[in-house]
Amino acid sequence: MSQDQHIQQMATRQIQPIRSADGIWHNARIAPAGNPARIITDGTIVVRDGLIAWIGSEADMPAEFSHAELVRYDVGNRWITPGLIDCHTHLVYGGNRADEFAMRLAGASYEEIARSGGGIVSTVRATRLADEDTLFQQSARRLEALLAEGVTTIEIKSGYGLDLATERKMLQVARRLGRSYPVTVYTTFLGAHALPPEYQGRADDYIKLVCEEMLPALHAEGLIDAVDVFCENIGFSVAQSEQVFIAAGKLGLPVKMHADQLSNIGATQLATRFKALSVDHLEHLNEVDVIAMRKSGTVAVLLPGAYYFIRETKQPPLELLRRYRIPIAISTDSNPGTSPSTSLLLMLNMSCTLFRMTTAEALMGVTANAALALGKADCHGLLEIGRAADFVVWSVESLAELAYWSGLNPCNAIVRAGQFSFTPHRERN
Ligand code: DI6
Ligand code: FE
Repeated sequence: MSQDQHIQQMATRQIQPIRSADGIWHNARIAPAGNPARIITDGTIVVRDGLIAWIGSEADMPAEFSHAELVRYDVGNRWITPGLIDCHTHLVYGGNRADEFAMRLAGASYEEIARSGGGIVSTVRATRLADEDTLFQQSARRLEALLAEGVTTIEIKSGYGLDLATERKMLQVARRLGRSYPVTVYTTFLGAHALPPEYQGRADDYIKLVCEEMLPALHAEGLIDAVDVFCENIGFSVAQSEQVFIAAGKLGLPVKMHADQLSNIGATQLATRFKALSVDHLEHLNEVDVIAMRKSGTVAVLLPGAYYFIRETKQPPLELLRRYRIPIAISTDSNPGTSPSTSLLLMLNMSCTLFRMTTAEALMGVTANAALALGKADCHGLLEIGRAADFVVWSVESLAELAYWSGLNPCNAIVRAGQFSFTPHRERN
């Protein structure tokens, strides 16, 4: 059996036993930075001890590798990109909100449902009730769907607990997912996501709890990589959000923000003053905001799944983002209320069809720019010598196909940290 057949045989939708992908991956077309304008034809990646030992055109490969006793994987002229990065998710939560979807289809708006005690708070109830194992199982099947499409790095937010114990439970489940699956998980504390029912009418008191108790405690337990706030009419004010960012700053944690999704109350202005890694959603972003983003080096994260699912009509200002050369990332926003989606490839498609991004911009949005949005461009989103071998082999003729199909998964093989990863059924493509 040739090695090529071997790759294709990595069949079943289940976790593969850990198996090293060390060897020479040759006969590939490679987009090392996820940028279709910078490609390597006749490409070769040498994986050794889990790292990229060499990458380039086969003809240039140093003799030490060609003479070495290394397994050879013939990629069959398929495309290789960096492992995909889903940089904004609320993957861990209890229950679902299909009932609310039906209400919205009958005419209720997302804001009306939220104001009448549904929305985020109904997921908070379900998440508080779920024990850790249940939460893990419910979240794991969503993670599996993402991984099967080539995701090797994911951000997961808390924010459906809104009390110390449940926020802790969510973040612990997120960390456990990272230990149980071939994926790098970065956690974000989103304690300021919504006002819990027991704090009704006392938002400032809740923010004090977030800043003085929840954040320091969960940080001390090593559960937080970054801090996010839902700064919005139906979320927290600019002044309250600022308190959270100050508290994060004291602990040395980077910040990001749910900004300008339903209205513009100055969220991006605040976020850029704190040098936020990213501002996310941005349908109501304006030019002054974009100029501030340029100065602070803040990434724009667009979430077409939420735009689509709540049937938003106001588009994020793509032309402004391009004009000021703001890096644009794309993500699923996977959550039960506004984006119950577990397909990052579908988000590539939607960012093109709904936002008019180019297919090249879309691919950058889930590789290099998504790594920037996480503040992790030094370890993800780029294939280069010395980095962990996180890459995906795609059975496509052109990279544009990654944004073109919806429903077809052209993923042929996934290597994460130099190991064969969760790979979908693959007999034919
Ligand atoms: N914006 C979103 O899109 C999600 N959270 C947020 O702040 C929605 C969360 C939900 O409805 O459950
Ligand atoms: Fe979100």
